[in-house]
Amino acid sequence: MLPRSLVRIAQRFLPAILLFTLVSAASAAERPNIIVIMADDLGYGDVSCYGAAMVQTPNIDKLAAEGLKFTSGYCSASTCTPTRYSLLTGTYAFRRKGTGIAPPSAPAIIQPGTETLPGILQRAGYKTAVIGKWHLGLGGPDGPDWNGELKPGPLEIGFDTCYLLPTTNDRVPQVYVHDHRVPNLDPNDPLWVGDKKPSPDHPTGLTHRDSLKMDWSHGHNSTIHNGISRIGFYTGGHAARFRDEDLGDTWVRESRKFIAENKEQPFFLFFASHDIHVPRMPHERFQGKTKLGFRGDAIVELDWCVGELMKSLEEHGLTKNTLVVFCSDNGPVLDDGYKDGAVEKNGKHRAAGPYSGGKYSVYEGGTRTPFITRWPGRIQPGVSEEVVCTIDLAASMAELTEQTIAEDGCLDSLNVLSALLGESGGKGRDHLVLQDNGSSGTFGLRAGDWKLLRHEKKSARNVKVEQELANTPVPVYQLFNLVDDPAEKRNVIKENPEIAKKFQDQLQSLIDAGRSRSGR
Ligand code: NG6
Ligand code: CA
Repeated sequence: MLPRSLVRIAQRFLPAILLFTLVSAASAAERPNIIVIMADDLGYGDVSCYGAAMVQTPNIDKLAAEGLKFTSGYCSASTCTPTRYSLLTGTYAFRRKGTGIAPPSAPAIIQPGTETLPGILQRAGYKTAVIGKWHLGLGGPDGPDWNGELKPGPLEIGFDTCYLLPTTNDRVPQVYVHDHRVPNLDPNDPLWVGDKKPSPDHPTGLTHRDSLKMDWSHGHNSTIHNGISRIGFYTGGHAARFRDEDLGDTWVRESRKFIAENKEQPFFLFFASHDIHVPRMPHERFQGKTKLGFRGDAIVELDWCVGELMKSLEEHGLTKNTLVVFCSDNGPVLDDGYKDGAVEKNGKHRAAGPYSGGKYSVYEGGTRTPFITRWPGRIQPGVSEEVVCTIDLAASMAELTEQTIAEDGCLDSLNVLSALLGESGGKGRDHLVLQDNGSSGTFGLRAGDWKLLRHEKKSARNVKVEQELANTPVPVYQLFNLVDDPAEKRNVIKENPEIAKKFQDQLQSLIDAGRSRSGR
């Protein structure tokens, strides 16, 4: 691979034919920059290019207009930690215990030595960064040493640098993690994080509810910071604490810096936005921009972040040489624990688009989300119905950069590069297992037009988006034809016993086999 500055000099001074030879010899493996933008809790219907009318997302829409908009793009789970685990490791999270929603002081969930998406790209010569929400644990078996070295973490599994929100912002503590440390931490005011109230007079969302700037609706009633009570307790670290309103600006600032510093070589940026997760507290300049309340305003902030990243690519002349993937970590939820008006102001907005369920659910709304790829000059603009999933980025980016994946790594990541690039005849997956937060029993299996659901519990545990589903008893198995019935309302298992049996067996054998990727 030639440094880009050399290519530019060559373009000016060398005869065309020589240049052609040089460049083609140098780029047998393609090495565009890669930016994966993962939104948090963003539903299929939450952006205007996927049908939202009550909120406008011009920057995301521009990505879709200039790239490929997938109508069957999925994340692998309907909560955050398992989807992120699968994105980075290329392995279904249900195969590993301890991959459910991580608590504030969770130890590192991905162990050093694991084959990962950033590790693969590092081998291919990329500079790699994760900026934004992590939620995959930090530190050894005892959890994070908040005042010391936060290790292992992203830097031990393939990232060269990180600038993180450690978990989710409704969990303590509200501090950043830069590489191995909490920046701006004053040693005289150490940070303590725990799950028990540290002293009887410690103010919480229960004892000081009247003082809150955003009230909680369930959970989220422990330590108060910035007028918002959270999950878990913490004290100290005051100089290091951030304001919720500034998260989006911080991610953009750090990303711009990373892009500028690495413009001369291939880079991989995992931009892990916290928008539109709770507590939804977008910057003041976005507050009130939509009629949907802070949930809609957070979507506008997310869209602004996307626009800023694209501007940064433009400024450095990198647009044509960058593959951008836009996706979400799980489907939508309205009330996820704070009274931010999302339910009351929702009106006719359909956060999951035409699909049922949302976050926490294996109905389509839980995992079928906006999914866009853009690479000007390489990806022809259009719409793709191919099935692709965030878990496939590891194998697909390995293919793009001509890297071999360790035999015992990325066990479920399939090479769908040709579909991601919209090549003619490019095929996505012929099957995909979907899961909720757990690892023991609730699954969806999508294959072609059909979808089998297997429920571990007697109710579908679909929270808040369609409340009635949460309380409706479900049989162990349901079968839907997604073409006739995208909303998964008519269980046709009795009418299709052979298909049902085939799907039940296929699901069980995919689970039992321990892997679904064969070879490279
Ligand atoms: C749940 C939280 C929810 C959210 C979720 C994780 C309660 C009652 N609910 O336990 O608010 O934080 O975990 O979301 O505390 S995720 O997108 O990171 O998976
Ligand atoms: Ca999420």
